[in-house]
Amino acid sequence: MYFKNKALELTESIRRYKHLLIYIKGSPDPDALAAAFALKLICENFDIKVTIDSPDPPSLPQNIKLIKEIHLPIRFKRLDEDVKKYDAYAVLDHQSVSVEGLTGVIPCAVHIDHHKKTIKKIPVDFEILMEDIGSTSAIIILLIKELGLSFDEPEWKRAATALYYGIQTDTDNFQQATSLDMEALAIITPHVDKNFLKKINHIPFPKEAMNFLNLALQNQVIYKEWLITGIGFIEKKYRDNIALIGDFLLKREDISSVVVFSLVEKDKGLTLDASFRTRNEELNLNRLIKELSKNGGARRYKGAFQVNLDYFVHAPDPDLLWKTVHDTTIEALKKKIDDAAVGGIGYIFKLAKRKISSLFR
Ligand SMILES: [Mn+2]
Repeated sequence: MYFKNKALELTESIRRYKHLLIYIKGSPDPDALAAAFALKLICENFDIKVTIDSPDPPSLPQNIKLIKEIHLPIRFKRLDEDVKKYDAYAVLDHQSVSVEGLTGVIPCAVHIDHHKKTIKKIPVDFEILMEDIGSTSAIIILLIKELGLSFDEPEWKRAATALYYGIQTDTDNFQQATSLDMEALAIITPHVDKNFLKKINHIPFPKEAMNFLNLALQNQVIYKEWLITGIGFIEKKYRDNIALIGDFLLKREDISSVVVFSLVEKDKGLTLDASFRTRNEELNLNRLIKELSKNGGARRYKGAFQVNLDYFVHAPDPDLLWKTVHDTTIEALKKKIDDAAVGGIGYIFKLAKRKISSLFR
């Protein structure tokens, strides 16, 4: 019933507009890309024009392959100067709809996400914010089912393939898929391009990632079941490797959480990027990250934050800058880990959980 009602609400909301901009915030990962493409197909069914923009280019080889071979219609560019040519914008697969240059200029029509909810201040026409589902792609599929739309088979095949891969990557190869993700998969599986999925799932670990992994192992600090490691300066196009290394390091058996961080260089800018991975179900990772940086957040088992350091781009001694960033990050993390352990961050979460479970005893 929830998705039936939401599907009707979605059509009402989007039909108020003629041209919608879907803006991909953060790294264009398969879940965000697939969800954007599927929403475009939905809109086009109602004769609504859609443009999809991502300010960041894809970084992992499999994501580049996905975009290229499925012909995903995404423009990798900064925001147009004249955004008023769009009637409204949409944000998918991101906690916040706030976009400089869009928010307050044109209305936000759609917000669909599966990360932890944040306190929102920006009005949105239509939103689905679910924390108990593994991917935004699955939410879109369940909406499409309720809408009863029938797309052309070649287009639907492209969308289904991208959505499948979106669910796969966001649920760690379906290991963290919920029953709703499974329900969505069952809908699209008959339509996916199996050959393409076979190819994309056999792309080896990129060679740059091997170098970064080597650095990560050399620089690792183990602290109370946490593995923290900084890999120094990296070019923006290799940024997604930070998360990839995090996934890999979490396989170690004596640790439960991993943080990989790096100084990411782009054009004339500099950002501290940190990626979090955990197996600890009781850890409130979202809160831990939010206390470190406003510009970050988490869903179950995964999270990230960024800190803008553009001001330091001309630092005369890059090594010294890295050392300062490195030592500060390690100290800040240790402090938050201590807080979580002695009843700070993680504690309230644990207590609430205990209360809930005691009701059933
Ligand atoms: Mn996602």
